[in-house]
Amino acid sequence: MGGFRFLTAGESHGPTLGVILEGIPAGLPLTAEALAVDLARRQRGYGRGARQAIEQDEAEILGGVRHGLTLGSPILLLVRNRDWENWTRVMQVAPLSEAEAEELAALATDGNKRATPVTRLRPGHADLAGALKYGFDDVRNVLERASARETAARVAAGGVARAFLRELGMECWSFTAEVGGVALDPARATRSRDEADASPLRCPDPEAEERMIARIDEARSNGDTVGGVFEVVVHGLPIGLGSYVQWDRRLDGALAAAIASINIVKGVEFGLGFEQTRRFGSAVHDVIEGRGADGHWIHRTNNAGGLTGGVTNGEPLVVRGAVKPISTLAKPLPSADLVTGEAVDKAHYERSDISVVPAAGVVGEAMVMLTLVQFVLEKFGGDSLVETKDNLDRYRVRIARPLSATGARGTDEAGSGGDD
Ligand code: EPS
Repeated sequence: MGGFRFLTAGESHGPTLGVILEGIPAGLPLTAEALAVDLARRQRGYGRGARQAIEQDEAEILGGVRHGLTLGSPILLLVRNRDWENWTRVMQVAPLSEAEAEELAALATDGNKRATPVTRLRPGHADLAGALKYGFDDVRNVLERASARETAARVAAGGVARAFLRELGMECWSFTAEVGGVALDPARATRSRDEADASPLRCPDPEAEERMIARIDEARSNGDTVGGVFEVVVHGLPIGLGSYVQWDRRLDGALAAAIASINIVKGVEFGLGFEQTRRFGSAVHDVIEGRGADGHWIHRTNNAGGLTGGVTNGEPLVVRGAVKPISTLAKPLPSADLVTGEAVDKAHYERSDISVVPAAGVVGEAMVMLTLVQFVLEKFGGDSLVETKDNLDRYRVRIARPLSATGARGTDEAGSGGDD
């Protein structure tokens, strides 16, 4: 078995989140400081809730790295939950002793919300389906893992992917494109990438951002929540990642799955996305203009979002995620009780965010980068970073040559005899 893979573990209010990444080549410089950058970006954003004031996410590197360089062995990262200290008994890993169980029951009787089993189902959350599927009578067992807290582990893993892709000249970024129906106007997107990243909603259009903030304030004052759209862009990808030859080798399919797997995402678009369905083909397809002076193929537009036939086409990758409004509402919707099956006036509520679109964009970056690592390694392989780089560099040189110089079968042997 080969290839790249990663898995996360951990509950929202448990002691820690964890992630193992396997397949990252040896020799990649990696530090906890580098991983902290995206973790901090994920925590920010106007509309976040009280939990983010408690957490200050950082990833400890506990395996797979020596003297600042990856070893090619599995990388183990931990992102500890600071809030854990407020939940030690409720989320205790060891079996409860009789005395501890009594202590918890007494807390619940006194009205302590954390200690009280959750049975009032939240519409839009995994509560009902999760509890029935796994046979729980306390929704806490579901929400602890279904919580978007888990995405901190993905972002820690995404930091490793970013370090690797950056070495190969590939850069990923995201921004908030829409909140509560207010969309950015590309013509007014005057902020630089750094300026946008530092802004309250990570939005390049300052005027739209003001109106987005007003929508979040409106939701907050109504005890409501609001969604939106994030856009992830990747520059520096070579032509040829992914393949059209089999369904599960299409990069667009893998990216769509990766983005759709983010807790709050309900839709995925590439490039022009659904807008393509409203236009004639002549107003959609990207005219190929030929090779530039450096041998790169140039398209007049990038409506395809950098992917044709499930394969990168040399243009920037552009993928958007549709973020639904958070399902935990300060003014809860009516619902039903898991145990009695009867209607209740209000679903469960402890505390929550109002909007997480900027954070979801950072998670989107992580999922895109992790998917790209898999496809880069599938195409270029390499047990060490040097080997991957060599393979990629040789390929880049070869596809930048005129086809007549690379040989009809595209072999390196034919290419090396060509005119550089
Ligand atoms: C979440 C509920 C809230 C969010 C959480 C996701 O957590 P809590 O119940 O502790 O207030 O803050 O997101 C995070 C903790 C995070 O780090 O992103 C949910 O139900 O999905």
